[in-house]
Amino acid sequence: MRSWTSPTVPSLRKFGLGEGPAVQIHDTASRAVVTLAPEGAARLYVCGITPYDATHMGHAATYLAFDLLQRAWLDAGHDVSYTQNVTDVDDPLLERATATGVDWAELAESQTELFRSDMTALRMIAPQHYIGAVESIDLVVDLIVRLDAAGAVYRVDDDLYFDVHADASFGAVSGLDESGMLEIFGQRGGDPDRAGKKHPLDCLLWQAERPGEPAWDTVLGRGRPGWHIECSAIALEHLGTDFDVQGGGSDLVFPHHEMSRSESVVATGEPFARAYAHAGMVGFEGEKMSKSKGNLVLVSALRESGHDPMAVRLALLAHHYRADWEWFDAEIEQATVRLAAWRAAVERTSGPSGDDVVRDLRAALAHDLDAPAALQVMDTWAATDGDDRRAATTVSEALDALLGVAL
Ligand code: 5CA
Ligand code: ZN
Repeated sequence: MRSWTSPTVPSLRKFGLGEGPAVQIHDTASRAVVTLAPEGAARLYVCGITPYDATHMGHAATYLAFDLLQRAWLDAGHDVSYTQNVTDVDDPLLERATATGVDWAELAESQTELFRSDMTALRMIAPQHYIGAVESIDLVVDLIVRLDAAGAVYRVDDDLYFDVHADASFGAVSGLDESGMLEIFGQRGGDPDRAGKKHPLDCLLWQAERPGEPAWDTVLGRGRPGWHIECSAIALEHLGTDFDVQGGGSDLVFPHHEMSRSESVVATGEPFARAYAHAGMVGFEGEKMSKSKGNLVLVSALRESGHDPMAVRLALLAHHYRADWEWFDAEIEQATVRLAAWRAAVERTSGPSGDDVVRDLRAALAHDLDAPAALQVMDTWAATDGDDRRAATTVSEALDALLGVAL
């Protein structure tokens, strides 16, 4: 499907400022901060929205984390190949469409369009491949056929299931034991209690047509894809095996990223992602942000009430991407004050060394995307006097290139 328009990312190297250091990120699978070593273009897959309640600040925080990763890679001299999906057919979307009396495809299209406009306003680098589940049904079917050939598929009624024990390394992403997995599988879209399954953790690959639900005619019968196989299929098609990073929010560690990985590994015999990176969960004043609780803080609502998108971006940057945090209305006020202070600071005829700011911003970003440390660097620069007459220009370029904030 159509992506959105990427912001221009300035090249600090062309600006005579050299390149940033190798990028390090926390890998959930190895439970450690690892140094990424992309060969050729760095390949990134980030799990996209299910388009029915876009774009809340939790979504935005997750996509910002992977926007920073790309900026760090670009600054370190890598090209980036970025794929993001849209889960434009799945249970929660269909349930919302039914509950509100809206056609599911129209709901998906309108929410995806809102997401595109929010991502553009927040200056998020656009994926080269922005891919919907519906347009990928052939890819999904092909992958299920490969899994079947590997002996990892079985039927329950007319639905198809993945036998998780076909993957000897099942559990590699989450590190959870079976009881830990069982505890959350049912809460996150799984069906541990379905009769006829070989194992409670086996996950749905293909769901036969249900009355009143959309379905497609395929060699697997009439139906629609399960969730996890969608991301396996889209990632393999657009990035290949053994790509650099799969990302998403920490709610996706299990079962989603675990299952996507296992399905891919069993079908291809090759590694899936080299690292699995996860952003923390954003809540609202003590609760999980969700439409059913009526406590969604939407990027579009903040924009409509007149907040500068760069202040919204700064509010997100104030939290480390791995932290769980709560949104309070004061966040946007603080970010607005900070943005104004930085804008005033680049109007000065001189300031402290711009090259030092570039060095320190790079170090903060390359070390597990430490945006709060980067904001501290900027705050100190803005609040201190100095005699570097080129500092304002250097700092503005670096801020734009590395943190995506245009002053
Ligand atoms: N379509 C699937 C992924 S294939 C999905 O999880 N969609 S979503 O709309 O629910 O979430 C989109 C992205 O935002 C995912 O990466 C998810 O992990 C992340 N996300 C969802 N809620 C939050 C939250 N409250 N805080 C931080 N990130 C969140
Ligand atoms: Zn996904």
